[in-house]
Amino acid sequence: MDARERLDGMRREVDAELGRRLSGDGSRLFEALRYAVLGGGKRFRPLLLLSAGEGFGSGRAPLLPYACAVELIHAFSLVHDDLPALDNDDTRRGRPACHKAFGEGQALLAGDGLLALAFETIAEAPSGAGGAGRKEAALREIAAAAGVGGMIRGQWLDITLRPGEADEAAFLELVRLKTGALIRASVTAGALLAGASASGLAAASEYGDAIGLAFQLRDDLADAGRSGSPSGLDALAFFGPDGTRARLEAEVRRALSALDRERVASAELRFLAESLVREAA
Ligand code: GRG
Repeated sequence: MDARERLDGMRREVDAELGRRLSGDGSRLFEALRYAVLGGGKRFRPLLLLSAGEGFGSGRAPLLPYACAVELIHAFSLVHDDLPALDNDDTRRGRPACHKAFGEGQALLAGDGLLALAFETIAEAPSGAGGAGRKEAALREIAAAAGVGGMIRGQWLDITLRPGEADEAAFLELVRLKTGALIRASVTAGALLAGASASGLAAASEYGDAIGLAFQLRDDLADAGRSGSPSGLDALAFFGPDGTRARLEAEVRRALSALDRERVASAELRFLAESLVREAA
């Protein structure tokens, strides 16, 4: 089996576990939660968490609740981001956005519910190998990335900064927070749960940081001409199309050399990083 097939298998396991978590009580509320989470999506963050955890020696089962949690947090951010008060998008994943299908108030609450459910899912996860210390470290990593020092802060910057106010450094900081923080934390949480060494964790963090940035650069290239950001700030405005592509390739090289430095033999982590360049081609 090659990396792509193993990743497909992981995706199926994540989807099955998310489906179980969201099977609910037949209410309209759970219908909205399922709509937001299960209707499409690449599962990039859960795949990173599982690949990093396995790459650092963990089995899959103990990682699955955390993989679901990062996807639930991601789904929350998409539901809220699509609301008229933020990015005001009518469609998501090729279908009406959650607020278009269920109403604005309902989508607001569905997003809140997904965020809380993510942390409930982690709270209910068994401590597993390495005891409560690893669980606590992974929880701290994910909470920090989702919260006021991570994604929320990034989104705050995105709706408050005006294009003329941000230089390249401010733009990169925004991306690191808004998009990068949860991606990086997905990698480091997997490594922490597997009991990676300090140097392993540093390599995981550098890999995660680099692909977090690369992910947004690829997204900006794909969206060229129509800003997906409330501030109107995007990579093309700073680097141009060729410069954005060159920076994307450099970040993917940085991610791969972090793995090589630490001899992390994960074909899946390599494949996920390289896919960002392939998809931008
Ligand atoms: C906390 C409201 C709130 C927002 C946080 C993540 C985010 C900021 C906003 C979502 C909108 C957006 C365009 C963010 C940039 C990151 C990005 C490209 C998200 C889309 O992620 P994919 O491509 O989506 O992984 P799928 O559908 O594959 O899960």
